[in-house]
Amino acid sequence: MVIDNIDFPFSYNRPEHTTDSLKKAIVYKLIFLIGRSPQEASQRDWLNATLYAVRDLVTEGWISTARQARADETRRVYYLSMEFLIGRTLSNALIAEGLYDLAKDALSELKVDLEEILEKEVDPGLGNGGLGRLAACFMDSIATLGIPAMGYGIRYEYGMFRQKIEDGRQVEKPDAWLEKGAPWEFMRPSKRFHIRFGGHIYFEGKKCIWNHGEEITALAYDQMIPGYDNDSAATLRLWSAYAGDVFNLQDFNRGDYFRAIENRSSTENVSRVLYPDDSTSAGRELRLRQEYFLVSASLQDILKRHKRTHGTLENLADKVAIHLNDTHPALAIPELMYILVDQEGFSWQHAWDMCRRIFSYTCHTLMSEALETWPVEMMAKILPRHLQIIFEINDHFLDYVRKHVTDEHDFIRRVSLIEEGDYRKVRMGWLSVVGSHKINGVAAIHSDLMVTSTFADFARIYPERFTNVTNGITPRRWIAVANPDLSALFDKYIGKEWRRDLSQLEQLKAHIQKADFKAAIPQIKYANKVRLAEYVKKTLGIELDPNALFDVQVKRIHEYKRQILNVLHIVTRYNEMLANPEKDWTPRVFILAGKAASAYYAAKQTIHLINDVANIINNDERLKGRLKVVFIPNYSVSLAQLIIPAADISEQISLAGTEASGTSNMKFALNGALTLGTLDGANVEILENVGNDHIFIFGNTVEQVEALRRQGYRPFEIYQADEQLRQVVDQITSGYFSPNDPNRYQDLLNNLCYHDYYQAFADYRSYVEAQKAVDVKYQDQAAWVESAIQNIVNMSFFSSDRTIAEYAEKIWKVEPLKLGA
Ligand code: 26V
Repeated sequence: MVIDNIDFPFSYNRPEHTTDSLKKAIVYKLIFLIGRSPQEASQRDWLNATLYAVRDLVTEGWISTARQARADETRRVYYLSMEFLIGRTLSNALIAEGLYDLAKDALSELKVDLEEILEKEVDPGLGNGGLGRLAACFMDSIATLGIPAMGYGIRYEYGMFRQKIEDGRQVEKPDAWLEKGAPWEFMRPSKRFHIRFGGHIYFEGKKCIWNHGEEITALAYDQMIPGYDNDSAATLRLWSAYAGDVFNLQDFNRGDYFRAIENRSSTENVSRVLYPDDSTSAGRELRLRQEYFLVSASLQDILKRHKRTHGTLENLADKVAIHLNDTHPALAIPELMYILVDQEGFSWQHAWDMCRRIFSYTCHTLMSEALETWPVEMMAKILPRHLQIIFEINDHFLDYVRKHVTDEHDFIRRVSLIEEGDYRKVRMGWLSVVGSHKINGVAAIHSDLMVTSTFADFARIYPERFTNVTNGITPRRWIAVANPDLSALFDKYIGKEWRRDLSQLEQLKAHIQKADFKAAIPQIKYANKVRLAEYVKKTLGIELDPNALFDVQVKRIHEYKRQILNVLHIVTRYNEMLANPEKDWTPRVFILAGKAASAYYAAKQTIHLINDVANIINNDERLKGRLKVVFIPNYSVSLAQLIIPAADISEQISLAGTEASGTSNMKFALNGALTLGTLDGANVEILENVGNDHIFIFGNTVEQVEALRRQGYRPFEIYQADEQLRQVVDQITSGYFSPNDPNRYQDLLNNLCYHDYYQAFADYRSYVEAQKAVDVKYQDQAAWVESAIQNIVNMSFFSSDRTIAEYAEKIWKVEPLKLGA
């Protein structure tokens, strides 16, 4: 192996492992890296030893990928994201390296069960939900396609809280994921950058000087993201705040050494904990510091690398593309201006032209509450120079608009980067649009709505900047790792290449009418349901019948996602079953999971209600076990891998126009669940791909939702007119499911009756009817299996490999590396 220009004095070839050699490698790690003998090793020790052994194998490809990128002097992409929800690494790495079976055999000879130790691995929760998981799927595709790209994020010491359910209520517990060690990461003691905050600015002539008040250090930790079977790996670099070589300068200068050290822990707060609320932009100072911390460390690193390779910043915009995953890293725009203008002496115009060629931005939401803004006062305190730069960007931008678009006062007020009023705010979405050459939404309908609602004014100014790139998911984790039986079935008919190229699922179409293929699909689903039922039995003590239809809604708890609509239907069904106990009811299991932001009252109430309803229904003998409701605590990537392959119905029931894309909808369909959904987000494209007969669509369209809002929506009238709905609402309000606290849900339900912002009542009837159609279809097992198959074989569009190829071509303008060249 050759590293850079230095020929190693010996040649190192990646071992082609046999069971025996892998066994030795694992035992070697156990003894010499972990310091345990096989006799006294715990399950975790074995897990870590195996992780280290596999890590060695990935490392070589990783180093050579980096070398290739340097040698090619190619244009590179940097994906900036406050969240990466990567999930467990070992099983994914074993599959990428083609070592899963070998590792299983090797460990079994050591009397260790691979599946058991896999379950011991921590699942780092460094993200809230969809946005963070998408970033992880993207890293997987970047590695597999060999795109010259790297991810930058924060190494939070505490990830998303662990959710416990106590007396039906969500309780948050800290997630100290690093406590058990993080064998997959490489600490990079030499990769450290100073991050500055506070202080004040002054001008010397035209030159602005920022005298910062505080300084902390960002320290890099690298994770390898193995590509699938390509001897290559991408890098995810996570920054950790470190106070080791930085003191509070004032204390130190005053000679107060002890105070200076004492303050270290507050300095390190910056990377202490993931902000666990993805529903509102609360404008918290620590969050602003986190965002700047990510941006400043990453940009310093990017520019240092660029200078080392190219010796100049002149060609920066040719060689660097920086992608903003939502507005969270949008400070990268003023930060790059700060570096280029203040530090490197570029003219404003030159620097700004470079910025716009470098940045691109993905918008992930239409919810106005989640659009980030920062109070001008807060930014002035923490980042005075950046605020000043933003003002200047705004001046130039508004000049342009006045000259070339319109000088209409209201338009200027609307598009200004600064929201005026008693509390002036910086609008990060506007800043991201103005500073980027491309802005994309994450599903066709979302991208369309983006340019007619949130960014309508900007679409008028810069129509050519807006585009769509529909989200995708990695087939490695979501089929190969999560559903090994389905993977084996694919392998049997079309070989193994689908893992790299999901369009090969098309080839399955030649086989789907074969009796053994048709028979295998429900068998695999059944086995996955058994697996999930065992987990539920073990952890919650609830018995589930794997023959029942598993109806699943797993995602963050949010009013717009309408878990409440699901509950309304569950209670409706309960009432109908009690009214007609002898009818031939299709047995159903409703499975829900998801976390509520800790300050989000309505979401927490919803969790409580689900558990209260579950408690009454699961204990009602009259139902004879034909109806069950389970709330599975602590939804996470690893739980998703267990739950999704076991689903028959995928609930995607957000109000049309609110869910930007959704990505679990794709995972479910690819695993053979039928979608029950509204015409929202990527559901629309799933419908286009699977066809009307294989999906259950209900509810109002975006246009109907808007019309209803315009007319004045009156949910109370719907309540009055619909007898079943009335019964359900009255039951919940009167405490049927909360006899010890009968008023518990009055607020929640009153809100629905009189406001119902997300129009659950409006879609209730159509949802209940769609649920009946689900029952009817499930009775016809042959038809159901046919639909499940049509879902599976028509999902190739939703591979994140396709998504990343689109970004590379349309937005980043990069080509894959010539791996192995
Ligand atoms: C928003 C905020 C707002 C303020 C501070 C903290 C914070 C953290 C995360 C977020 C993210 C909200 C946006 C989001 O997760 N969007 C989801 O993105 C998915 C991937 O594109 C998409 O499938 C979902 O439909 C969309 O809700």
